[in-house]
Amino acid sequence: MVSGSVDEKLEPILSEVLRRNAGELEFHQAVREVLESLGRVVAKHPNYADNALIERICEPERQIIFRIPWVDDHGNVQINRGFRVQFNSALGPYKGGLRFHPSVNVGIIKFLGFEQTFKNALTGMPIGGGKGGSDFNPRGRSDGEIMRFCQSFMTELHRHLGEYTDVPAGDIGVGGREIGYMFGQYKRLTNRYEAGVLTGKALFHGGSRARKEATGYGATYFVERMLATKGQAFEGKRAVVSGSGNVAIYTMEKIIEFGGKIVACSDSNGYVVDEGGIDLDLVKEIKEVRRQRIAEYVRLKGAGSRYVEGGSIWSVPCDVAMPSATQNELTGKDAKILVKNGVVAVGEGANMPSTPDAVRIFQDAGVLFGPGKAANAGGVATSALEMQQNASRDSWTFERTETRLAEIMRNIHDRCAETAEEYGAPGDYVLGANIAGFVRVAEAMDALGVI
Ligand code: NDP
Ligand code: 2IT
Repeated sequence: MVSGSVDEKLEPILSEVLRRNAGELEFHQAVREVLESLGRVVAKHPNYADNALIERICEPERQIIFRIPWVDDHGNVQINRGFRVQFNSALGPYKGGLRFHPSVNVGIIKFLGFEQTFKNALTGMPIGGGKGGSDFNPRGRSDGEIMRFCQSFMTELHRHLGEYTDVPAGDIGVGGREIGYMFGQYKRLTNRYEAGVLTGKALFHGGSRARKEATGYGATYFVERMLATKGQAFEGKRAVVSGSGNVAIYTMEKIIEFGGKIVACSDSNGYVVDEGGIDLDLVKEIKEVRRQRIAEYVRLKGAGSRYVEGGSIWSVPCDVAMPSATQNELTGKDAKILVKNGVVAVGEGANMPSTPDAVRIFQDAGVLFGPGKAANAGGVATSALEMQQNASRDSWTFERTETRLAEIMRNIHDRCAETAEEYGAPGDYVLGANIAGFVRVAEAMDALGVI
């Protein structure tokens, strides 16, 4: 079997996924990557291919698509499309974020739900996999429009949710404000203060301390652990983090705490470079408070920083790269430049941000590569800690929650590393994550019978 290809026993499964889900390119990409890793599993344990187990894992348990009508500030009726893909509930209630972005379609949500299933399994917590969202574009919308949209979205979605059924959270375009509006509508429609139905809530609604920080902090802990396997650390390293949203901001915060220097970050319009080290308070002010474009950074900071419209942030030389914006944002061409510039480690804060050829280039060059489903699992793991606090009507300190998060990330790292080693590919975190995640889901499914 050649690395980077699907074993001939699994090829018919991939062909069927491509046929059944025509045109859903991101979903094809995510399934292909996992199936590439599974050849080694079925070679060693053929029973995992029994009872169409792998075919069942590739087919979502349920897919919901619905209309979201709402009224904008000018009195016009707008229509968006809503999605929830309830992918796999073998390990617990469906769990995964909601994405509001104009690029959202069923294929994107399906790829995210598929990835989420393995990611959630890797956390070791009792959560299944799901994902949802809408093609709604929040950019430039007033607070009132966001609220009315969230209420209309939840008016349909609420009947499919529940703390034992399906528990959404945030993703691109969905943060604390949106979760608050959705929780308010859920509570009103059901007449239940069911805190465990959504995570990423405000503290006073039963939210968890450190949830906002968790994905970025967790990804940084993961990379710290990868670096340690080579006797290295963040101290004194140059890092580039793409995006400037929730994941990017708290990745930058932890890297700075670990003694690294952030030299560039971005949004979908362009990137900023600040050789003196990105001023994170300023990024937070621009993005979290003012909700403006990252170009504002240079206007407010002035001397020493520069803004590049368009272009690729990956042309900025760095030791550590943390793609934290969106899928397929780091291409083979970008990977070659990063390798040429001496990158040591790449940790995916976003879901599937590196294209398959980029991943291959990093791995062939011996760059430490942490795939999203392992490296960014700290967010959903802390969501599971939020569910745990809600179930026990408790509220933990920041320190206790972060200590748990760090421990979970260490375990995920070590599990991926050990699994890669066990299957004859030491240092291959992609293979390790796919196999370790798959085995946990497969065993849980198998024990439930054919469902
Ligand atoms: P946010 O909405 O907070 O931030 C997203 C950032 O990425 C923004 O800077 C945005 O720029 C940029 N971005 C989004 N879409 C594109 C695009 N098509 N092209 C270029 N840039 C883009 O989202 P999050 O930080 O929550 O999510 C970022 C990534 O992390 C996603 O892949 C998400 O799935 C993943 N993730 C999130 C978790 C969480 O807990 N929130 C957990 C695990 C993974 P702009 O403002 O210009 O659109
Ligand atoms: O991709 C992800 O893991 C998330 N958006 C977080 C999901 C969650 O339920 O916290």
